[in-house]
Amino acid sequence: LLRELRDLEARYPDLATPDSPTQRVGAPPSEAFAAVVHHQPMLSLANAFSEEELDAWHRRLTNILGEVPIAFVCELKIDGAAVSLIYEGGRFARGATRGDGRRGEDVTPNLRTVRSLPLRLRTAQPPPLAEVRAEVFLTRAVLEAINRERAMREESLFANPRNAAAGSLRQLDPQITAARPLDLFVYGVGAVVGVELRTHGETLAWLRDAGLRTNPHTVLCATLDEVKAYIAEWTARHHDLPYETDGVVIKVDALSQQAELGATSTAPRWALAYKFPAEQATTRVRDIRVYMGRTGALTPTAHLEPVGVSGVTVTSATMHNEDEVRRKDVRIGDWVIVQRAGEVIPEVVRVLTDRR
Ligand code: 0OX
Repeated sequence: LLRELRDLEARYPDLATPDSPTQRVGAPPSEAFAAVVHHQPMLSLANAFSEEELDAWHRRLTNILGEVPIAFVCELKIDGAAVSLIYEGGRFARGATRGDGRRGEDVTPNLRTVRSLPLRLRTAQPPPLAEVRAEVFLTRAVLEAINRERAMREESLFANPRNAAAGSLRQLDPQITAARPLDLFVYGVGAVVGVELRTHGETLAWLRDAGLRTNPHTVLCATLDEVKAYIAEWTARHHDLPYETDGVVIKVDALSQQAELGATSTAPRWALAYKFPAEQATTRVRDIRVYMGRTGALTPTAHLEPVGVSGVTVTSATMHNEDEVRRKDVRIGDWVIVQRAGEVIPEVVRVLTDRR
């Protein structure tokens, strides 16, 4: 629906209002944390869900850049929370959540608990300023352990890795964050002073040499066909990774071409997130229980006969709210189709009423 709205507003700009959901990049910073103004805004990513959309993106690039060779860097899209890490003179000075893209929340004490985050860069000549962009995440095993514990205490479960990572980062008590072994991969930079970089590949190599953790599955692709082969490979393989990924991020490699392409108000034109398709499975509802979250929200949850969906054994699925249960008419004993689209807790898509 958001994509449809964005298309409509592009065609009829008069209809776009300042309070349109398309104008929102993320959540505004909370008052519990000090605000950090990002040196360079943290933009979001345009999505593609099919090869046609990938081809259309490539045509737009060629339209702007002309018939020149375009090399790409393909990365896995880690499903976590985006952060900005500020290094001043090579020392970790501050770290912030993305917030609304312009201003984030200062979560420095919580980020210091991330063991793979170097507090000093390993460079002979540390730059005066380096704004490093990273994705903070929890491994599948840690996430499952946290959710098992929360279920035991009858607390609401983290529905997806992003909520779990963001929730852990925004803890007011860093002790709680420290008990959740967060990890991170760096994937880019914002403002950097005193380093000469010409390509995204060089940027990643510089970050890696400085001691920051980059993802080992990143590759340079000389053509769009190589990009498609990478997508095909990881669509099949991503379930075997110890952490959740929800797609592939494709980036134009040359920084000069990135500059020429520029950005829309929300996302750079030189990057695209190709989303992995949601996976479905059929199983049976053993029970329906209602869980209460911290805010009092009630979530009806179907307890299922265990079934494998995209690399995890699923034993429960959310039905979001009471209206959804009524609309889908889910009953104990029903055969249902469940779907995972990057979430830990899948959702009930529909009931196979003819098997009732
Ligand atoms: C990720 C990820 C996210 C950010 C804005 C322009 C490029 N979740 O793994 N974002 C980006 O880069 C975007 N890269 C990634 N690998």
